[in-house]
This record gives sequence, C-alpha cells and structure tokens, in this order.
Amino acid sequence: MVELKDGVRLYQYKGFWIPSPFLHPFIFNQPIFQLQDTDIVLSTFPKSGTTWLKALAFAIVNRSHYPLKHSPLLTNNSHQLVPCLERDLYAKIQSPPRLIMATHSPYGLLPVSILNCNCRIVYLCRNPLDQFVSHWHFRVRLREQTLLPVSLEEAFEMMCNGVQSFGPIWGHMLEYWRASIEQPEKILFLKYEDLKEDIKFYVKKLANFLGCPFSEEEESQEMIKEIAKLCSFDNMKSLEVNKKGKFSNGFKNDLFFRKGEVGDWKKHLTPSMAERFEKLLEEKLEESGLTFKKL
Ligand code: PAP
Repeated sequence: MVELKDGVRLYQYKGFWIPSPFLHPFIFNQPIFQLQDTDIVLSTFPKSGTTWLKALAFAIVNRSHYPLKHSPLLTNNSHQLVPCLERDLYAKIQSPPRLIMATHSPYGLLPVSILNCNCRIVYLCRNPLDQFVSHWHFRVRLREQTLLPVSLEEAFEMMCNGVQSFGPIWGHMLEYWRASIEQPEKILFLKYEDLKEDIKFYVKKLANFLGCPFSEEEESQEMIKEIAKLCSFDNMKSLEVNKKGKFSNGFKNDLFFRKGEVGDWKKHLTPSMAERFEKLLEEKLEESGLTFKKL
C-alpha cells in the first residue's frame, strides 16, 4: 500500500494500483446485474479522454431519442450522463434500455458479468506522457495549488515504477490491446491521438462498432460532423454547465477541461525524463504490436 500526502491510498491488487475508494468492487468482483448484450462499457486509463469518449458514445447511441440541438450534453457534464461502474452502479440495480457505463478497471479485473455477455467494450488510451501531465494538472487544480501530495518529479518517478492510479499504465493498455486482438467484435481499442487527428472517421467507426451505423440520410445531413462538433473540446469547455457546474462531491466540472492537446508534455517534462520513460515503455510494449507515435 502507498499513502500519498493528501490521504489517497493506492493498494496493489493483482498487479495493479487501485485507489482505495474503488477497491471494494474489485475484490468482490460481484456480478453487478444481468447485463444486456446491447450494453456498452467504456474503459479508459484515467486522463486518457474519458470525458470525451462518454460524450461521443452518448451522442451516437442516443441520437434518435435526442436531436443534437436538444442534447442532454448541452446541459450536463458527460460524467453525469454515463455512470461509473465502480462508483455509481454497484449500489444500484438498474437496467435502462441501452446502458452505457464507464470504468477505469484493468481488463482482468472487470466483473465476470461483463466478460461473459456479448456487451461491447470501447477502450481509449493516450500517450502516457500526456496522460501523466494531464493527471498532474488535475491534481494541482483539485488542490488549488496547496497541499500538493507529491512534486512533479516524485510523481514521475512513481509512474516509472508503475505506481499510479490503476497503473502500471503499460499493463492496463496491454491487457485491453491483447483482448481486442483476440475478440475484435467485442473490444474496440482506440487512441486519443488518432481521434484528435480524424474525429469524423472515429465517430463513424464507433457507431458501426456499437451497432448503430449512420444511415445515408444521416450522413447527407452531416450528422457525423455535428456529433464531432458537439463533443469537441472547445464546444464542451465553453458550455455553461462545464464552466460553472459541480459534481455532487464538490468537484468542479471545469476540472475535466484543460487544454485537450497532443504533446503538451513537452512543456512540462525535460527531454531526459521523456527519453527515460519512452525507453521503459518500449521495453514494456515490446513485441506486442502496440506503439505510440513519437511526439
Ligand atoms: P477522467 O479519466 O478523470 O474522467 P479524462 O476526461 O480522461 O478524465 O481526462 C481529461 C483530459 O481530457 C484533459 O486533458 P488535458 O489535461 O491534457 O487537457 C481534458 O482537457 C481532455 N478532454 C476533456 N474533454 C475533451 C474533449 N471533448 N476532447 C478532447 N479532449 C478532452
């Protein structure tokens, strides 16, 4: 167990560092409820684009219920619309028509009910250096610059040792990567950088994977472009709900919108830190076929 100065405890459980509030569901790994084959699980390593993926999946899947100009995404943060498996769902037995849920769980620790049914899993990961910097800023903003649990250098050292929430990041990504190769119809493996490069392509890919492809009519009405625009960083960040809103635990919605850029790590980490981590990552991902573009 590692206890950070802000009281956050990370427990090592089956090879992953799980934050204490999430530990109970993992240990008991109970069947949450009977999942439907049409249900959707969005899985991410923290700070890899969860807020974005939740918005995209919600907008795509619910487009026939909510015209985009009246989308609940305009008045709610996407975290309020897509529940978290460990936090929101274990306690509540609920089964809406097509449930979208999200998790940071490593693949091997997912509830068996998810693994055993035909629900779809979308996994999104991100360049680990950008993920690290994003998480770092999240912690700084959360504490409003006081009571910093660790320095940037200490946090970096911990990441290199695999000690971070739900880490090591390479183990998290590799488990989903391998599972997506074995079961491509069940697991779609995505990278944040690819979505940034060609979001329209991935909105279409997501809709196909989730079994709700765009019709010709929708395509001619530029539905794909409209969904990409609705869920874009600039649009979501500018919404009143994300500028002023708060979660029930007091977290401000704007904590989830910082820069949304690729390669921001260069402004915060030295070239030697990056070189050290990239070498380590190369060793860890060796021969898996999973690679990240050099930024
Ligand atoms: P979570 O895992 O705690 O839910 P998550 O949403 O994955 O957080 O991470 C937040 C990051 O996604 C932030 O990255 P940054 O710190 O590098 O800026 C945030 O800005 C970015 N983000 C949030 N919404 C979007 C979006 N619509 N498009 C692209 N990036 C986004």
